[in-house]
Amino acid sequence: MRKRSVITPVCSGLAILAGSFSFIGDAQAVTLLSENFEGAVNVFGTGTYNYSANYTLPNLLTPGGGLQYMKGGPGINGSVSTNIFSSGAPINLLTGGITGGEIDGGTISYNLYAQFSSYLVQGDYATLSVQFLDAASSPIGSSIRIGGDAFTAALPTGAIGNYTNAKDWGADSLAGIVPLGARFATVQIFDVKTAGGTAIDGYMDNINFTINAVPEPTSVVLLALGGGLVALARRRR
Ligand SMILES: [Ca+2]
Ligand SMILES: [Ca+2]
Repeated sequence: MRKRSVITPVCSGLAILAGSFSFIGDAQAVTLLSENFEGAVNVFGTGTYNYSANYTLPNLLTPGGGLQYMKGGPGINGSVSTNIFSSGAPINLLTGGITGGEIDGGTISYNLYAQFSSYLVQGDYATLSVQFLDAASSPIGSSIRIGGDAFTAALPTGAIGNYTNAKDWGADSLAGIVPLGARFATVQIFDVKTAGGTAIDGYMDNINFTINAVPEPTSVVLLALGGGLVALARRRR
């Protein structure tokens, strides 16, 4: 049964406040890219490892890791090397009701999230990168990045299976305002191995890239004022 929240005024002042409440209630994230690496293929075209191989500690984060996570594939034995994976064609930001006017007004925020790990303490690491593009597909500013060398190196280790120093999983995220003029974004994974070993072992799981409308400051002010002016009761039906 569908649940619906009903706001009941018990005092005057609702006429002013109704708009603020509905605006905040309508603010909803639009998912541009979501990848949990559970399928036989994924949008980045990477290979995967099974958690059951115990190359890492269990992924106890939320959302959970499921059965698989991404790996970087083969690198060059004895030297530092990088594999780059792209989610493909630039993602159109004008989706889910988001307009160019809203972006250019600075009222659309982004949130980039992913979970990271690595193989033991080899020093391999993955970075998730988003580059915003204008209508002509030219880059706007620098890419935004999460994960990476320092973040992965700081993840704790523990014992599992045959390993005493398996890496734990950690979530990294970044939020900000979508740059004015942005119309597209490209999403890439940079996976780097250090000189040791052959496989590139920066691991990632549960990538999530969303944009959503930023509540207008006036609405927040009205909401705060409303708390002192009226009492509201909610009931479900
Ligand atoms: Ca997964
Ligand atoms: Ca490696």
